[in-house]
Amino acid sequence: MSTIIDKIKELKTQRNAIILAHNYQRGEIQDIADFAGDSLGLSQQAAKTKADVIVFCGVHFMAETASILCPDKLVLLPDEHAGCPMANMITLKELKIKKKEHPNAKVVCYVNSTADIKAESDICCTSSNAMKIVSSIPKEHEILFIPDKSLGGYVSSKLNRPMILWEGYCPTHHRILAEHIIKIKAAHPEARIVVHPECTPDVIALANHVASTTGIAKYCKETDAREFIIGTETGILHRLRKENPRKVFYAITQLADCSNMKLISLEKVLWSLEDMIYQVKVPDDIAAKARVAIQKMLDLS
Ligand code: CIZ
Ligand code: SF4
Repeated sequence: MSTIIDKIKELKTQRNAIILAHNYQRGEIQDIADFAGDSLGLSQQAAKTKADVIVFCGVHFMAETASILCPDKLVLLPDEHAGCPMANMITLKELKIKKKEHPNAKVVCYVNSTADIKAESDICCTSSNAMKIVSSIPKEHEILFIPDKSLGGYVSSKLNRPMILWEGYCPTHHRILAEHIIKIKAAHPEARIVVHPECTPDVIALANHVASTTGIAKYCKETDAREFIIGTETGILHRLRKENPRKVFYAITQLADCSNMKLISLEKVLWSLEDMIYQVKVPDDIAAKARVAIQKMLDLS
């Protein structure tokens, strides 16, 4: 009897598809993926592949980024409701008003944003390269950093560069509290505390290391410590444990679970390949403008 995984593999070959999975996906989804990684790394894989179809296991803005970088491929998101609350905390209308208030400002846009917001921005950044991107903007310009006030605030304080911050945030990362860290650190005093810059400043202040998911994976692999306390979406623990079987990882809190990321299941990946759903296609005019902001980032990083 063939299993659901066999069926997915079979259809993947028939459709000439690849499966990309974000580091925050369920473990079983990461395990069947051709590549697991962060949103930008996955979109770059999408742009490189010879496959005709990309099944993007992540949230909507990530599938959009893949569509922007490879307009000729068919990009599928296995659950059309997998969105990102932070990306939805800014609208085009609001952004245009803010830009009018600050005509000299350059807009730096975190990739966790919709395609039309990227299209209205000067340059994109990810949590891996935000420091470099912000540093590249000449001092005579103000910077409007959207939509994540936590990542923006972190970069601003590290670089000592004032920025106008949008009031957006990731509800998942904001459920990680300093008091959770103090408690878990007391139980595991030797463990390193590693957190994502989408966390609040008081959480970041307690960390030994602050990084993107790619940066967290690299740090945990390369650092001699044996125990790590991880402050980001809990899906990353699957990858960390798989890559470092001799090390021990603790989630700061199980509350850091992104329900949107977890909407994707093996069944939905199968249905996605069976019915070629749900197609994500950014309209050409918006994609062209958004691509400029993404390309500027890629050229710098
Ligand atoms: O850029 C990404 O994929 C996100 C959302 C987080 C990270 O740090 O990788
Ligand atoms: Fe959005 Fe946060 Fe979920 Fe990432 S973890 S998709 S930023 S809500």
